[in-house]
Amino acid sequence: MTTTHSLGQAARQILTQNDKGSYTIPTKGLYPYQWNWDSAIAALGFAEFDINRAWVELETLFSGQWADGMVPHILFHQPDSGYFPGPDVWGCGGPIPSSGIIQPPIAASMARRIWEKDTVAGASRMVVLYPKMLAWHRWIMQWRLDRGAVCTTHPWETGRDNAPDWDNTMARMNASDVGEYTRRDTAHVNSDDRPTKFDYDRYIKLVQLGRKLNWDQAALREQSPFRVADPTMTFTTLGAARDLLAMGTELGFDTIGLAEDIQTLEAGAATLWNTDLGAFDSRDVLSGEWAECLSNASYLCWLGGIESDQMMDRLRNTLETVPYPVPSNDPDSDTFDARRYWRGPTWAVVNMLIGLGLEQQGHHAEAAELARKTGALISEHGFAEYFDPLSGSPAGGKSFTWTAAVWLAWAGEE
Ligand code: 2M8
Repeated sequence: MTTTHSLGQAARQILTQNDKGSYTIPTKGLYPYQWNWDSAIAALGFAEFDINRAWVELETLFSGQWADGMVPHILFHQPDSGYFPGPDVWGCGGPIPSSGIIQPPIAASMARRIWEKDTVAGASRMVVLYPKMLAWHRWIMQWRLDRGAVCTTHPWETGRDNAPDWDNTMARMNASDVGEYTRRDTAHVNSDDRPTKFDYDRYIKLVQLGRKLNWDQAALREQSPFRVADPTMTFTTLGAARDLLAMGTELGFDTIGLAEDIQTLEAGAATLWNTDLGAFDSRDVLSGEWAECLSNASYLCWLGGIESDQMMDRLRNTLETVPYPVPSNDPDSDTFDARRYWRGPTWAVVNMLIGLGLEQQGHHAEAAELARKTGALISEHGFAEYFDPLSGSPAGGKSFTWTAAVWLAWAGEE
């Protein structure tokens, strides 16, 4: 039998194997670069056994920050032909070759947790990191708000690539002129577990549009057919704003505007409540339509410091009825697919973010239950990228950094 102790060793080994010195790749082959929110999670994992390395991870991420404050979703530190689309397709400037979009801004929230482990050492690292994190927060507030909710401009920004949240918006897009390209993901893993060609054509079409507009946010706001206010971006931005305010106040840094931003984002979070669905939902800004999707991101409300009795009832029900919760899509929905990436599978990483939010809000019993179930899933089925929520079977990449980090920082605790 595998013990908690040996799983801890295996998890540390995965982080070490995926460590490129100053940044960590999500997994070998499939994802050979530094991803934004994966890196923030990796930092939390490293903090369990090497706190200096945890800070280095975040420092490397922010070394790719653009002059306007944006922090890219991928930093292409070294060329690698195993991933598409690479830096030549994105055509971005910036200090390090990168993508032109963001990912959920959880870095500040992970930094707060790392800082709390050692506030003396953390203070000296945050002197440099805090203004960068604040600049990224301000960039989001400047460019991405709709009625106070935070919008995504590409499915990849939310990290929930092929979630059904985007189906209606994507169906309205014409990608017939996207041209020929060769996917690399399906060379690494089973194509039934990955997004479809229909979706991929639109992902690439949006990259082509961003490149044509030189990643100018004002032009993109005018011209892009994809602008969706979403729970992932809104709740993580809200949580990050609260964490920046807490750290900034404690450390005597600039907190100007953060309290007002929190109020704005709280009002924005309220605009994501879909009364008919009875859950936080995504909202297409251009058409005004709801996505009608209960996703695992709907449960990130607590990470954003937002309470909801209805979401709590749903969570308790999910914990009781789904064998390996929390599924990324409602198992009762027509769009549910137990294996296809963000259309049903359970992601340990999102479970941890939900759980950290529950703990922060004082819902200790539910947080502990979710951590226990996530820990059991990982110990039975390994450090996979994601899992079938009905059978628990592993899918996607193996020896995955964020699943290992989740074990170390949260799910593997006794
Ligand atoms: C997945 O996204 C990338 C694009 O960013 C891909 O499929 O190529 C998502 O699961 C995302 O959330 C994650 O950050 C990334 C790396 O693990 O992979």
